[in-house]
Amino acid sequence: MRIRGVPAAVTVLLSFTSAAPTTQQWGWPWGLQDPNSTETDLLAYTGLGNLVAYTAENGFPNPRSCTFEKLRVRSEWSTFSDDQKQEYIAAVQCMSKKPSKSSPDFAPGARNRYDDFVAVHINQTTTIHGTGNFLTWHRYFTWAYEQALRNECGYQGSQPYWNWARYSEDPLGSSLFDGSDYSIGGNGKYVKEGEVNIPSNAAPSIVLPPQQGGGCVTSGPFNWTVNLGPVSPAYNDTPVNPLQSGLGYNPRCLRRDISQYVTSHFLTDANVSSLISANADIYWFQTFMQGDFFASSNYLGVHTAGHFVVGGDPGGDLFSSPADPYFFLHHAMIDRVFWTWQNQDVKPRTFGDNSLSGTITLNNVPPSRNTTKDDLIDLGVNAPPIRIKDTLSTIGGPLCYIYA
Ligand SMILES: [Cu+2]
Repeated sequence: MRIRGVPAAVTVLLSFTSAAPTTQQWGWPWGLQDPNSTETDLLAYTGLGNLVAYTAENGFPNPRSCTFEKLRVRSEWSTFSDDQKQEYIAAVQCMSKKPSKSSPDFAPGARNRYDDFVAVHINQTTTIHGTGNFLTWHRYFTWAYEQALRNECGYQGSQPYWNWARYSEDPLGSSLFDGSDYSIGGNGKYVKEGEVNIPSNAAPSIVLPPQQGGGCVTSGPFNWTVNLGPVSPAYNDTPVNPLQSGLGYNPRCLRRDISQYVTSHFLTDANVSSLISANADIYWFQTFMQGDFFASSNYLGVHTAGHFVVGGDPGGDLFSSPADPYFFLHHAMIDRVFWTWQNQDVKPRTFGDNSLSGTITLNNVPPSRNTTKDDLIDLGVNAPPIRIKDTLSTIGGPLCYIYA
């Protein structure tokens, strides 16, 4: 296999101090020989090489809270053993059985710890999408969820991701959705539904044809109830939430319509790798990642596309989408793409002037001030508030992880 873009300096980087482990200690260049690697994976691997080199030269950004010894590695779902899969699934189920910490004034419909995460996402939806904090907010949100799985539900592993680029021809063929005890459940039962219009039925710009699902998920380990939302559902027959905020109690089944149409049109390896390679500026990277469905380009970015891989309810609702456990595997992949992009040029894209762009309102409507690195990300009961600048590096502490 031809290996592109491997920094020559990294391959000869063998001398080290305790602050600067060798490439061999990091395990790099893992995966470069894997014949199943996608172009997207190769960018991740070479990016990791750049991060190793950067760390060897500069040390860890905040060695009191993140060092090489504390690093966690997030892996793709298919690389988990059956035991690891079951351990992850059990921790997610545990979250749905622990009592909610949310105040009933804030989220009267929240019934469990899992709902606390859904509630905060619903509540902040219009200030965390199409905004400067989009990437870091969802990075911290996924990290806080991983922490809760570990600290409150005994999970020993790391948050897995689902690499859409590997399954763009056959998402139902992925072990994530095979409906076995080692999956997050399969497709929904077939229900006749119409086309899904994005961004909304009122203003359709991209039309997604219905697939073979659409109804309740009945296979796999999750006997799952969605309690919150929807606010902006993809289907007209979704039960309406008693509160306009979407935070009232609205128990219903989890529905999916797993879409090969979406993966094969918007989530191919070429789609994902070119997003990373062809957009050197953070503004264009995050804009193309989120898609351009308000203009005439009809381009569903990998973020929106990744949600409509499952679609259904809550997956087809921007607000309550975290109520499908798929959300966190999708957003770990979004974060991996962001991390990979950052690592193509570590310093300016992580610590410098190419690390943050955008304003504090959705697609800058209404027009608002720029997001700053001192702005807070506040996840309520789910995690301590944090400044954006402290989430820009995944090894900057408290964040302390890399991706395989
Ligand atoms: Cu979101």
